[in-house]
Amino acid sequence: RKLGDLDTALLSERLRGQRLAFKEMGFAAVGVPAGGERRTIYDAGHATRLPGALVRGEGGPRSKDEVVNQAYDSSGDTYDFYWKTFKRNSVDGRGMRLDSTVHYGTRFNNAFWNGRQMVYGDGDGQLFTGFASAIDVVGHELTHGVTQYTVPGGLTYDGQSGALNESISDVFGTLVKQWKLGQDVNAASWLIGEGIMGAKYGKALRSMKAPGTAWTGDDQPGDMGGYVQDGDVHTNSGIPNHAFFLAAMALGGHAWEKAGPIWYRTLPMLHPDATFAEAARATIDAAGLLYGAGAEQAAVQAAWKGVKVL
Ligand code: ASN
Ligand code: ZN
Repeated sequence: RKLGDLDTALLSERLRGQRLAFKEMGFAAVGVPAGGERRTIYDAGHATRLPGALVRGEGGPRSKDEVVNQAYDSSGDTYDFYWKTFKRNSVDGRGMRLDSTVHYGTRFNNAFWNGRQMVYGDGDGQLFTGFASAIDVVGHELTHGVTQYTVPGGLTYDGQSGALNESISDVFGTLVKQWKLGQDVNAASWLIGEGIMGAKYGKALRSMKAPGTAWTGDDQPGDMGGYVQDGDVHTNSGIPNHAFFLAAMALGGHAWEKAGPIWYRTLPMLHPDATFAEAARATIDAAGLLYGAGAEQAAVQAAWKGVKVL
């Protein structure tokens, strides 16, 4: 179907039974929704069977294991961010329980969303020193769930749609962090995963400000001139990541207050095989819906031109 078709997007939201109050977006939420967040943390004990042993439930006492507390605290911050910024009640918009498993596998160098829950490895101590300690990584993984429930049909994890899927997780992952730290666009580092890499490899996993410069193996392009044909979804995501960075810098202030809502409003307008150019046009449409045909929309268009998608 044609992208940017508001009626179709709203219809598909309704068909999905979601009660996301998009009209209310941009207004701060008052209070906490009935039920609120419901977190459960499991310990895989270095095995790979999920979810593992329950080690902390919602409201339960802190664990002696700091990794358990990190997963608990940062998934709570991510819940709060989505609720207070977008009035979104959890990953599915309907109060879904947030399950996390820590100590997954042995020296496992990754974290992931498996379609139902978050999973965190401890890293091998060389390349990575853990994943749950980085709030933007936690926000990234949970946002894969948000994308799954908000883009009609999801975003296929391959090619440009896959790179968009990755970028959306980085966008809202860094917004969770910037929101938690109260940083404006100039104070933010725009790095993803600061502090989880072994120092000799670099400072972070990815840079939205300067894609390709975060660590020794960083192969991200920052514009279409560097697009990697058949590249990994985590490689070409540098392009839409940098577009968001450029839009946020142009809009200024807190990135979650203007640039964030535009990108969030775009999600229900995408489709499983969305291309970069389609996503660009959808963000421009979303900016128009939220702010009219003005400086915001022009800034979003300029950002995509800046990365040579338009
Ligand atoms: N940490 C990675 C991610 O969330 C795992 C993966 O490759 N899907 O993108
Ligand atoms: Zn991801």
